[in-house]
Amino acid sequence: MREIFRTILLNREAEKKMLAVLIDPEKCQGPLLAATIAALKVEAPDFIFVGGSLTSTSTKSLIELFKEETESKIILFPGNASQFTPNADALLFMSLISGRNPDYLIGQQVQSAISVKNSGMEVIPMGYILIEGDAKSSVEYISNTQPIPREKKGIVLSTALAGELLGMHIIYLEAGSGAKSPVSPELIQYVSENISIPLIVGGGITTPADMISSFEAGADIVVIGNFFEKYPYKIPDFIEYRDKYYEEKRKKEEE
Ligand code: 1GP
Repeated sequence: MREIFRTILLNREAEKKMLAVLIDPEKCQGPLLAATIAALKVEAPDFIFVGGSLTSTSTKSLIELFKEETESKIILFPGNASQFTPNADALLFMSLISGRNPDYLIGQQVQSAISVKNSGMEVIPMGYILIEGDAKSSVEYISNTQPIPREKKGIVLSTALAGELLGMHIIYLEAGSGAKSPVSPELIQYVSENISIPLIVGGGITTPADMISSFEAGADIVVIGNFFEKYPYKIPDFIEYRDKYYEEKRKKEEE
């Protein structure tokens, strides 16, 4: 029942960092879908997150396809209650805790709770924290919430801790899809050192160096969406960088 969250905890304990490729069903169609599947077959990331701010098409058949074609675990990362479909491996049941819009704090969750429960799917309660970027993000606009200014480290940490104390199992620091600059390593470090649950970081990560510095700062899972929509064939490269990072770290520790 809790297979995915258990894997996350075991990897975290072993300091095995994880990569999630974010698939936006509105965009991942036709040639992009074919190229993405081809890349995922070369090297499978730990997770495929499926979701988007504006997704209106059913994700059911897309999830089926990824399940057939890849080794990765498929996790729903829904923008709202209507995106729930029962065939993924797990659901990030999230609350936008950086915002003060009751609909995204609890309303969407109430709308989907009975279907989620009846599906028997693994549910991972998650505190979702939007950090201010250089431009207004889709999440900010659609959710009608204010992100936390990036220099307000105390507010970010306090929000993450509130999530943990409320029983959430994971915290997600989100710079917004397509952000010009990702969440800073300083902020990641500050939060990761002071919470005791796994940390996901995403938004604006476009290079292996960004990914590695997020890992180094304490992110357990890095999520990349936009960049792989442009360059799906780069997915295996990033996985290799992640593996190399782990191997080098392990060797250093053995020395
Ligand atoms: C968005 O954090 C994810 O929710 C990924 O962001 O699309 O910028 O990689 P990008």
